[in-house]
Amino acid sequence: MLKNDLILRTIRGEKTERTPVWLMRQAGRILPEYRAVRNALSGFKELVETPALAAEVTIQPVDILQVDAAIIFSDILVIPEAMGLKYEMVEKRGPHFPETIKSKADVNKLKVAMAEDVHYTIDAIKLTKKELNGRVPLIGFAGAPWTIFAYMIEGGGSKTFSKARAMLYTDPELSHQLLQMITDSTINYLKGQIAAGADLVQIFDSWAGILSPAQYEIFSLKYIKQICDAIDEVPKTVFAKDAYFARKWFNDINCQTVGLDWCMDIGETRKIIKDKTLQGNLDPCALYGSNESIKIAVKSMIDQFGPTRHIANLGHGVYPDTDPEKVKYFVECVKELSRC
Ligand code: 1CP
Repeated sequence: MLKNDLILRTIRGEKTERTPVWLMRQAGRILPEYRAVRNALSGFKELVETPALAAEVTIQPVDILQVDAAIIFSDILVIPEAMGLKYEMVEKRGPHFPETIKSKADVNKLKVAMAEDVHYTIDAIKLTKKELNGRVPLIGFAGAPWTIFAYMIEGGGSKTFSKARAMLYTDPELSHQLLQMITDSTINYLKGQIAAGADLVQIFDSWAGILSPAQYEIFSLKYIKQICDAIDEVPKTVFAKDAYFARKWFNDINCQTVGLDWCMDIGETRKIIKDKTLQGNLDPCALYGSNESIKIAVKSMIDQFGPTRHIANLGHGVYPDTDPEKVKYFVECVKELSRC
């Protein structure tokens, strides 16, 4: 039994005593308590692959920031690795894939991953659930197939992901073959997370906004739809960054919540997306401002979303150099200003 189920009630469209709040990328990145755990290890991957420590850093923001949900500490890139494409996490630079996907032969070397291939995150979820003891819901997550595809082709982060986008034109058939394998792997993985105790799941399409609307429909939306249709055990949130053009299509996706980035107008989005809960969408840079300016920004967000069907969050992950005190203040402001 969950002691704080505000998020789940908000997702169902119920009237609640206040707006729930959590932050994308709240586990890791900003807390000195996270750094302390992380610095004692060989690197990011050791933390992801050690369930007791992953559980510890998952719970830190619940204790320290007083957020209304935990998100399991892992990364979207565990899926390519489980399919056979190893990644490295380079300190201060981000992910790097020593091998990338260039041809049909490369795709044929991959397999559809099973949840057991990511046993460390599944075990971390079981441990976290036990240690949370119902305090707040636990969010499971995965990357959207297009975003995962982009890293597998590109080999790491990129401003343009031009190799990944080029593949959609040079070999659409191979692109679909790989996207389908990622989709099947993601369904297996998310079902494993849910069986282990995840109370809701979020799909991160971080690179949604670099596709044209026509290509987004064919190469991303189609696969997100398959994932949402395959999962009916828990509520689903879809966050497609910069994909303002896709909002109308999310009405027809079998998900309960849609995440907004800070460039999406709240009132306009409420008109476009009907009968779903919205999550977001304060500019992460608002947290560099003074407490007064944070309060004004939160009030404006709360007023625009209204008292129901809103999960307060940032419009993207919290930036690594954000002062944890400002994050705490953001959480307090949401709680205070939304109380009915
Ligand atoms: O050593 C470190 O601490 C590395 C920093 C770090 C962390 C803390 C990375 C590298 N990943 C993570 C964890 C992570 N990643 C979580 C765990 C929960 C949390 O932090 O709250 C989650 C949900 C993610 C998701 C993720 N990883 C996304 C989607 C969300 C988003 O921000 O758009 C993406 C795109 C990644 C890839 C990734 N992992 C790490 C980095 C630096 C990146 C981005 C690379 C790029 O610039 O393209």
